[in-house]
Amino acid sequence: MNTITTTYIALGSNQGDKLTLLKEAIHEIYRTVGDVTQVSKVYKTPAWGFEGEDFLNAVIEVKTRCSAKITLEKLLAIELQLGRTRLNTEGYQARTIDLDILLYGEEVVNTKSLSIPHPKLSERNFVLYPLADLVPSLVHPTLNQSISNLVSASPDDSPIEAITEQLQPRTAEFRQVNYLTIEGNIGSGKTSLVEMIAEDFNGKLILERFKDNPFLPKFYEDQSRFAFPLEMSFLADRHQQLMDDISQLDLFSDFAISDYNPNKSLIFSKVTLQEDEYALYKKIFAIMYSEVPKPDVYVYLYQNVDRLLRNIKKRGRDYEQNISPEYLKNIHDGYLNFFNSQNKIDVKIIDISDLDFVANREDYLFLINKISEINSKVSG
Ligand code: PH2
Ligand code: MG
Ligand code: MG
Repeated sequence: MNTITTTYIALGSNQGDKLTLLKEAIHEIYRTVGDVTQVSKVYKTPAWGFEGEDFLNAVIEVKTRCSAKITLEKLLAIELQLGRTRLNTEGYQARTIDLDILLYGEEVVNTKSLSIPHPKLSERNFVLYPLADLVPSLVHPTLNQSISNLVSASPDDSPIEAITEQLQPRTAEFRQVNYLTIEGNIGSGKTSLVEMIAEDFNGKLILERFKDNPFLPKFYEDQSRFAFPLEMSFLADRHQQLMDDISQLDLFSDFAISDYNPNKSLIFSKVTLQEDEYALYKKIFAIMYSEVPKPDVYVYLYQNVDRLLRNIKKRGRDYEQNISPEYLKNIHDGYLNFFNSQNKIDVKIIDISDLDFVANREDYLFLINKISEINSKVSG
């Protein structure tokens, strides 16, 4: 999963309904690049370097998981979408919208298609003033001067004035509950999703910790002989982990989010154990987990078997590489049977077969919106 970088993007328009174009650009950046956490005032500025209508200029702060290169690609796509045309002539032209990366974290990039920090940043009032609205004391990564110093030292003597109309920040919304669990089959992406949500909305993470289970290799050699001790040892490990993690939380005030629920032990053992063994296992499970808090919202991510296999291959954990499609299908059916047999648990199944929430922010926003709509359990 990519980490979040703070980037500053300059917006400019000198053609068409300029203010509306700035607003639309912000909305598209929010949808495809990241949260727009700060917006500057809007400035009216004369066209700099060419003859043309006055510009409206602004700068926004964006928190993105896209790389600098992908961010640039997304900005170019938005420019096109908002009616920007580029002529094959030299010099500047009037434009409906221009979106330039000024800064991308501390990164310094100098390729043919991309220069960061923006090479003309310190020469132009129409970027310096709005940038100083947001981060006056931020230090420019290569000039080693604060933005407010750069404003004072600006060589640009063109006039610049703020207009009264304002832009609005735009950030993802998520309805937090005390305890959210997101489950899914092996390779469904549940852990990535849980990590992204925890990072964006300040949740306390409860992740399943893997540790070498000494029975696992034996189990693969002699399934009927070693299934029971294998499942017992998973049961003991998960119980210990969950007790540790949960005891550190205040489930009445914290927002906690986990990528597993202890029921997982029951679901897997129903697939691997003999009937009489499973009956015994269930009894022990019921005793151990009677006191464990239940999630208020419980989500199951459905992903088709082909994609699961591809994801498993991609993440390349040795011991997972021989997992068969049949096994994944059995586990999925196991989850569904379990959910159907329990009237106390209200699970929301979300089909993510056509989504890629790691690569596409739109898919991620769709998902957190879906999860936010789920009613919390009133009791149980
Ligand atoms: N952008 C340019 C060239 N000139 N002048 C103003 N006032 N505002 C701009 O955003 C601008 C410009 C090249 O991108
Ligand atoms: Mg520009
Ligand atoms: Mg540009």
